[in-house]
Amino acid sequence: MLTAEEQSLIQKVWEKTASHRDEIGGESLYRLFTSYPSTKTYFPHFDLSCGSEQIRSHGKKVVAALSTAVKSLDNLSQALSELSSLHAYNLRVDPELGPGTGNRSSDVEPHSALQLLSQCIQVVLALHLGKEYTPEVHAAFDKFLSAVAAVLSEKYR
Ligand code: ZNH
Repeated sequence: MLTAEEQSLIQKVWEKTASHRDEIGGESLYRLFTSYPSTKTYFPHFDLSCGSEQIRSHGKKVVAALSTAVKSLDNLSQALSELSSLHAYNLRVDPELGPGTGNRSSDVEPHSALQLLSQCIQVVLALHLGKEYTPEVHAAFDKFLSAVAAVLSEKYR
């Protein structure tokens, strides 16, 4: 659970990203695919070159979902319920840890795709926010994105 202070910190910082939020989505995805190439297997139908139209538009969708989440910090599970079903049943994004535990882990990567994307989003936020990405903000976003990842994987079997 996020504390009241963490919640207001996240809301405040998210507000500051308003003007470049869409780029943050695309940049995070490009970073994910480049740093952790096995995650590309989820997007065989995408043009994954830097700045591609598909990365940009998917980035916007991911960021829009995060905006929804920021508005419902008390109730993430409900706010992201549909998205959770989609990821668990249709997309089968693997929440398991460790190589060999899931259907996509042929490359040896010690974290799930969800954790890796969370990590990439944090790096991109830090690049955009600079000094404003304080240790407190970092800690709050880490918790927030872990909570989102937990919801997106809670229906996965
Ligand atoms: Zn995801 C889709 C969000 C993670 C994979 N996604 C999606 C969408 C959204 C999202 C909003 C859209 C939906 C519709 O259309 O309806 N995701 C999200 C978020 C997150 C995520 C928020 C976290 C943070 N995903 C993820 C991961 C992965 C994924 C990690 C792997 C890698 N997704 C995906 C896919 C899809 C999606 C594959 C589909 C795409 C297309 O279009 O095809």
